[in-house]
Amino acid sequence: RVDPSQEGTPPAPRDVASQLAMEVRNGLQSRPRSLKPWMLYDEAGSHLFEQITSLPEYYPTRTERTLLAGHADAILSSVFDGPQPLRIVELGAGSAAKTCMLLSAAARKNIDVIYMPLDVSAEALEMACSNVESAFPHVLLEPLVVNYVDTPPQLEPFDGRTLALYLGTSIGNFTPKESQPILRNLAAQLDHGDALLLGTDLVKEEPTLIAAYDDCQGVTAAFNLNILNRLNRELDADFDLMGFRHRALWNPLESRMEMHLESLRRQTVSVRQLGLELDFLRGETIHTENSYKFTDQTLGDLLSAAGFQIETTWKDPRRWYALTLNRR
Ligand code: AVI
Repeated sequence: RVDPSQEGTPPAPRDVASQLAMEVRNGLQSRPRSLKPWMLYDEAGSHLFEQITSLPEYYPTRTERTLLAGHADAILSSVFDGPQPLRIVELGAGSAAKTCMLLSAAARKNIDVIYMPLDVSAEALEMACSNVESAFPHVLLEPLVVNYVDTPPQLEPFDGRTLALYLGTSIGNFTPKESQPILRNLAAQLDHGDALLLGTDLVKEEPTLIAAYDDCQGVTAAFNLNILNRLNRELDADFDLMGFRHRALWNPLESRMEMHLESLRRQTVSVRQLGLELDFLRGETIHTENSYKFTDQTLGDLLSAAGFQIETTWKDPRRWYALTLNRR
């Protein structure tokens, strides 16, 4: 059931367009050149990302799903203390595929759940709601279209426990500095007894990381290059996708995977809508994404700086991925 009182309006297409224009103007004229990772997710990009999540080399989604399946009961038991319903708030809910494991566990325990998926994409939220609605007709849905980075969500006071979910190692796409306001806002919205379940990817051997971000079928390469298609379409640019190649690098100093697009030759690209003529040298790169990988220490530091304490950590046997239950 979708609560008809739900608020939140999709960002006006004009806002997305002007944000894109501003970021492209700044990012492509600075050195090193860069674009923001959110630009990777147009319709084609979101579809390619879905494909990435089931690639043999891309272990995070699969590993997190196994952890959730194995520990959903323990996670719920440590938050729910009844008799009031449990409110589950999910940042960047996407299709809510992994959340369904927690909802199944809640159904087994007869816990009444209010599920609030938050996402910038209205289409993703519709998909999340219809997936949840068909499998769990008793769950009350309160979807919210919001950019939780620019507009920190304000949760209504609630008589019961709240479990916030931030899964899929999405926090890793922000620098530690960028992620602080997101986590701090969550901490400020949660009461004692509430919790944040955070999914984070951990530092591991470089070849495993490189393979995950440079798969042999070339899906991640297509995902990265698609950002240029988006600029061609939305800003009337003339990037030649054959003139650039995908690069995935491990940056040990920053503890992050980086995606770049490298110019294969000297070339000039026009971004007509912005009146830009960009000269690329051969080998020059555009930095498109960071994906931070954590250690116990850096994860603990990130959370404590935002006002959280880790209560429980669940890791897979290879220690490649962590789910942490955090309290303020
Ligand atoms: C969405 N995000 C957590 C993914 C990641 O692993 O950083 C995005 C991604 N980029 C390349 N492959 C997957």
